[in-house]
Amino acid sequence: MSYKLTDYRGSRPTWCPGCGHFAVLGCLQQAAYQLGLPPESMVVVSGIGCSGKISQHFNSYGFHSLHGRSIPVATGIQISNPNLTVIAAGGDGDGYGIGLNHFIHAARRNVNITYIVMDNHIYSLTTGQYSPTSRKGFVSKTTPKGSAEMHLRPLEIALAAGASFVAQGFSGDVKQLTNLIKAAIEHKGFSHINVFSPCVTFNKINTFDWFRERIINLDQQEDYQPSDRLQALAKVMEADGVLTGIIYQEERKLFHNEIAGVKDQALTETPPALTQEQFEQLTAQYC
Ligand SMILES: Cc1ncc(C[n+]2csc(CCOP(=O)(O)OP(=O)(O)O)c2C)c(N)n1
Ligand code: SF4
Repeated sequence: MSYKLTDYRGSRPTWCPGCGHFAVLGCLQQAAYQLGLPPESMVVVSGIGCSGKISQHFNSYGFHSLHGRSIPVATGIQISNPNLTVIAAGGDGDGYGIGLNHFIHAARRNVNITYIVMDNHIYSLTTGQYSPTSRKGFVSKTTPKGSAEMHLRPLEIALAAGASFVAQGFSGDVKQLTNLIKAAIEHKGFSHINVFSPCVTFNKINTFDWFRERIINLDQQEDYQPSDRLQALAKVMEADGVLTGIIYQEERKLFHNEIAGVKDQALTETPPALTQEQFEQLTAQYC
């Protein structure tokens, strides 16, 4: 069966007109459509934030989880049924603040999910507090005199933590972003895409133009090979994190294939490891 682009359309977005998150949703829908993925074979798990609403606006199975907890929920779903295409999504506050630990552990484990972070350098749903990716000096409701902190560098963290696919996109370049999401979904392993997705209501500094003026597009550098982690790290650091394109990709054994008893099939289709009799003998022995 073939699917129409409209098959991936969920509830009508309530985002502000011009919000960068529209492009992320549109590109995810385009990517799923171009890959011909059945909506019922996909699960979008999101955290809390304006960005977190994406699981409602995309038509598939969905789980609008807790603030910062999209990755552990997505990990559980992926392990329970490795046949599903599992997307975790949220904001920079969600993923790099309260949820940062999950990001690092999913990367080193190589959980087979695509993780999309809509990075607008601010907490938007809560009306404009600084976030981990806000630049030093950023003035917000919680930093009226400017942030005193150096900003967090998600690509460097992803590379250092062992992510097997690292990319960055921009809501102002939907062609590239669609291709990145397609590549991330097709990649077997933990795929991280940081997307510059401006908040047009609460962040008047990091606007579409602000990003456009700074971005260095790796697609225009034909000699760049994304297979060398050290080179990728150097490239990201050299460019102060504003590269777009596929930054790093490697093949590595998947997390669920490393766990004893977990098969490449849904848990519901996997025969129990013990018979009822064996189970009762064991419980009698130890309980
Ligand atoms: C445990 C917990 N702490 C705090 C909050 C309040 N809260 C909701 S969304 C949010 C930040 C949203 O920012 P971000 O993740 O960057 O997403 P955006 O709204 O910018 O898309 C916070 C702090 C919450 N819902 N739950
Ligand atoms: S507040 Fe900002 S991030 Fe939230 S919907 Fe509006 S523009 Fe988008």
